[in-house]
Amino acid sequence: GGSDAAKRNAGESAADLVTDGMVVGLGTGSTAAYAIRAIGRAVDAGLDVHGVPTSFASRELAREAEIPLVALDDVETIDLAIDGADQVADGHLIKGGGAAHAREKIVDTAADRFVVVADPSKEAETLDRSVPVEVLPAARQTVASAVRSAGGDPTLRTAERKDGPVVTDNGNLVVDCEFGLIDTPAALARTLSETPGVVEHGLFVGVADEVHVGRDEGVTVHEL
Ligand code: DER
Repeated sequence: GGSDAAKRNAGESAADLVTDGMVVGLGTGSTAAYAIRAIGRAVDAGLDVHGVPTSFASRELAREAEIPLVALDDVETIDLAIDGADQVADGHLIKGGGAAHAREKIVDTAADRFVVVADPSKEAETLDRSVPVEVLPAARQTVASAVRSAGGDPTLRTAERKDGPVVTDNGNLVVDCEFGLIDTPAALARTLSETPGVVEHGLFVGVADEVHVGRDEGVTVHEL
């Protein structure tokens, strides 16, 4: 992954977009964490915002940062969402490294403006990382075989410090699917979405509005 300085610069650059009265989607991962901490400092200085967390982890971080929180099903609109990505290519994303992509996609897509925060290691010409797919536990074999039929290589995501698989905030499993170069992300996204048992996949096609790529010195903002 990228340097802490690059992640911090990206996160703080996106946090600067937050203004009084906003409802802000709070993304998951180490880069979005810098945005959350920066928003927390702004709240401490008097900024009036409400955060909508995208995971258990981002909710805990937002609580530590003392950002007032509101539940996703209690808001009508989300003005701005700030979230990380595992890979960015041609404005499309692969997300789900933190297994939070189901709720992230709801929040990021619902937001009037979705800003991605990343470091240069996330940028690519073409998406080619494995695609995380959240599946109903009972469907992991049927989904795996559908993924193989679509030319992918599925691997059940096992936990680091727990015997057995990663279990998501929603109680589901994650299958990481290697497809190699993904030349037509929209088509693959449709195939995965139409597969019974798939709760959500990590392809965010045409969702992001802006990407803030932090470097050790400075940030580059890409309007999409
Ligand atoms: O899980 C996710 O979707 C995260 O946003 C992930 O894609 C980025 O995490 P990072 O900022 O720690 O690399």
